[in-house]
Amino acid sequence: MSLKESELILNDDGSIYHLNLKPQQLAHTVITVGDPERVAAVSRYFDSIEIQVSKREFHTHTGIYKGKRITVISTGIGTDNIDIVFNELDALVNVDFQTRTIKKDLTTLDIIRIGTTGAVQPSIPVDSFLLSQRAIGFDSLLHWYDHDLEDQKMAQDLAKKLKLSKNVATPYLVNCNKELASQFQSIDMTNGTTITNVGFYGPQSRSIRLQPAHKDLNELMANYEFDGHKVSNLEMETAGIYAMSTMLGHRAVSLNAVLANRATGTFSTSPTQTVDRLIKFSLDAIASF
Ligand code: R1P
Repeated sequence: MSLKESELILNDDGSIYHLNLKPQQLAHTVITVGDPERVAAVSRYFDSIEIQVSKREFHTHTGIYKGKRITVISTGIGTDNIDIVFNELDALVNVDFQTRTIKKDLTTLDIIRIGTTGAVQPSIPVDSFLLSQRAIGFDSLLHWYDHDLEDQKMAQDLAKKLKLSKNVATPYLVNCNKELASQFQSIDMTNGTTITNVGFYGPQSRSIRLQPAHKDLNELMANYEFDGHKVSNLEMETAGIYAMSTMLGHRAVSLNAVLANRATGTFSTSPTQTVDRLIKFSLDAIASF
């Protein structure tokens, strides 16, 4: 069945609606970053850059790093953007734009998030790296899809222990792709459980002038444990990335530069350098598999 023009929206030049990309411009290894300026911070290490495309907050460079073709794309902030980026990345490889039909042989993308985060455990140092083994989404993205993701026990238990009311969030649990994640292990990588939420201030229990509804949220999170897993950090995309990748059949891993520690109240004094170290580490890991 052919996808209607209102469902699969293509621009006049044949590129996909928001990302502005054509199928041949996307590599099968994709780095996602939140900040559009981080795209060039990644691609400056490429040996060659083949294309540079941008629209809204979605900036894309595709090039070669140590013989590997890589696309780096900015998603902007939040899982609402992840919905757009992941549906369109998938369409670029798995939909025939000429016939508007889903291809018979599906392509699996390797997707690596290079992001930033705030730790909730006092023991996780600022300027260290953290790999999200699993993510619990406090956003609602997964609930808008017909899915069969099972094993929601930790998410349900966490909601109870954090005393989250149903109208605030029904958390969902999603995992990284273990095989892909194994490529990014190093001695100084913390493996953790990430909470993804819909904002940076109230939803992460930060207060400038407004008071968050859940004042003791971070403390409850830091003390929470389920089956040996503790909550490690807070950010705004990982659960959406793992949910979309799992449902669409792509492999994803979320790597985080820890810029803040919410328990100790500290922030990195060298955030650009820390993110740059994570970029170089990730690129070399990607080039080696
Ligand atoms: C908030 O400052 C943003 O930083 C983190 C959060 O997830 C959110 O997107 O990630 P990025 O640095 O990758 O954007």
